[in-house]
Amino acid sequence: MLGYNGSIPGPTLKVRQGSEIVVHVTNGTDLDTTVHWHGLRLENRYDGVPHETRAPIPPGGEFTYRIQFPDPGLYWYHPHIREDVTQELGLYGSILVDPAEPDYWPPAHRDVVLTLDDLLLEDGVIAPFSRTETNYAAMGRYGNLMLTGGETAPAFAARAGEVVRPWLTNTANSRVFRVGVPGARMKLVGGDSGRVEREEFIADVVLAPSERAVVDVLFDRPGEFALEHRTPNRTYRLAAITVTGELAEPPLTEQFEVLRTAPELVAEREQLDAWLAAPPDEVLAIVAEMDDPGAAPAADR
Ligand SMILES: [Cu+2]
Repeated sequence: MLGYNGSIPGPTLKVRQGSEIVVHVTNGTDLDTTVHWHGLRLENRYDGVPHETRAPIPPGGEFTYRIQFPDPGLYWYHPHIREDVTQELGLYGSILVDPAEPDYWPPAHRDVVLTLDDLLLEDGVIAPFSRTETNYAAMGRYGNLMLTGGETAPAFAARAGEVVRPWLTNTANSRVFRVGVPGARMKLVGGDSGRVEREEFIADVVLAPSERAVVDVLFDRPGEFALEHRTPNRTYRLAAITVTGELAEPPLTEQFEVLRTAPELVAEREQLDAWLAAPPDEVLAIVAEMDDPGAAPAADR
């Protein structure tokens, strides 16, 4: 496995909106790397896109990133070269940007920052990678072992009436996660770009690779619960939650019932309404073609 500062996930960066940090990176792996700061608005040369804006960091090399946080919410960092190997092996971490506005988020008792990942094991060991190229679809492969916050079977305790806020990032290379907590109530409050325009009660939330979701989970009674990932074929237990009879203070149950609207997002979307209603100035057709490497040469068909 690989880890930023030796841990999987890497350290959670908790920063204030409007702040700036400097990150010194030394590449201790045997592959070229960069660090991409997923979702953040920052200077192009620090975005970690290899060859486009910056040369890769070679094994043993160093680079210093200067990162700004103009927007609140949940973001993450990972390599942007051979993610199929190095991100799969553990190079990822969460970034939590605290809002400047005090009531940006609804009240919750507790934050839990969790990466959702999977790892492919064959005969009890990590399945081999190609040294020279990405040999699975897109950015990697499906795994058969779930890693929640880097752990195979994490367990949490909560109190009755507690509103727990998981900050979820799908750091898997290919897997789409559908996440829920049967028996508890869930409210979607945030996503890729800070809070959502309209909060909603949900039974579960779907996260494609790289997507984030911020959900408030209300445990209104004591008992054993599980954070689950459901696929059409099976259900994976991602974490166990034991809710004790002790009451959470202060009570937040009433506020949990409120579905809030984000005025800045309503205003932003309303700016687009005129464009969406307008007839197109021009209609373009795009034709995409791709060689099929598996197809026989034309003469043999
Ligand atoms: Cu990314």
